[in-house]
Amino acid sequence: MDQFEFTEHTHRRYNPLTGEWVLVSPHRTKRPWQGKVEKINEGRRPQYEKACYLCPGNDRAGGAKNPAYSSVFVFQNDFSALVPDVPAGSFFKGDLFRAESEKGFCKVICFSPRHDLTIPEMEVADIRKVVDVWCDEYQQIGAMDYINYVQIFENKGDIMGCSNPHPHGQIWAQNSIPVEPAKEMAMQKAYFAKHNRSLLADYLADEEISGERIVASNQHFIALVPFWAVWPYECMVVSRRHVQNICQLNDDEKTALADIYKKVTIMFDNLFEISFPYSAGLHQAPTDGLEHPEWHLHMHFYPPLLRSATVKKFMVGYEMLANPQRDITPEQSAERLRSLPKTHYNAI
Ligand code: H2U
Ligand code: ZN
Repeated sequence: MDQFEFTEHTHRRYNPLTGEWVLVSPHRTKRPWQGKVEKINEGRRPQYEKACYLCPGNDRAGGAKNPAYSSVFVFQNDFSALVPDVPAGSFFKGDLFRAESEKGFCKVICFSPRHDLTIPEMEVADIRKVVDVWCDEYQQIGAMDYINYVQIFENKGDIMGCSNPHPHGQIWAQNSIPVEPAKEMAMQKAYFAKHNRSLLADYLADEEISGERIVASNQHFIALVPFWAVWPYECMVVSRRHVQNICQLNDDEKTALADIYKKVTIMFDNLFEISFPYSAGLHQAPTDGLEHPEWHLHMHFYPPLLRSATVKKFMVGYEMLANPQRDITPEQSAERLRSLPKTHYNAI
């Protein structure tokens, strides 16, 4: 038998942030890149769209009207999944039936008044305004006594369920700590208790030595394809300094977060020269009033596309029933992303 090689042999990789595993089958596509792919001519969108419910001055579907906003604009989601006025209550029957009422609320953040822009096409100074709004919202919402967790995220592209191309993100805030951050919290807590150091700080230190999975960086953040990435071009942005939430970032660091958000999404768009779909979001400490020295601020990017504008990775059969699986290795994905032009294809 040959010696075990990541690039040749099927293996499992461990995700220390969640405790889960991913199956990597590199032999299925030894070459990650299969030549030029078809281009989809998306056309340019207008700067203002009369029918858009997020454009300034327009009516929303819920009956409200947007102000003539000129920067970032936040509003209460008209169709919120989480609402504040839910009576406290629970349902228990033996060990097998459990339910609890859940309170919270949802907001929508328009990143820009411009209907035609996306994050990779916005100026860093304007993305910085989005970061500032994230920070204000996290602080204000987090201070509410019944809110223990604030999830800030962006769905981009209709295959990610995004209902409108106008650049926007969402905030869902709630009483309980949801499943994904709860998993990461448990793992970070256990690591911190054992080593008295941040799990992600130690991970970054190792990644910086090899550099093979790093795709972009600046003075305060590193973007990489995690060793345990599930999605073909999954990325994670981690702060170099161990902070628990975005409000602890200083001025330079907030601008650096805006900068790396742009850098990562430019690489994504340049990959297939399309507006690249993804779901992305921040993971930061719960707002439950407790100290969370274990938490290390980071941002996940989960893009579903695999080989072209139309070939998507599906999480089906084996993934649904066993565990996630990928073909190209995270190192191959990182190399591909790194090799892309640093300027958005629309700006060339
Ligand atoms: P996505 O396209 O990322 O799913 O988000 C759009 C959100 O905007 C969605 O949650 C809300 C939807 O409920 N929305 C309003 O609050 N008002 C509207 O007029 C339309 C959409
Ligand atoms: Zn619009």
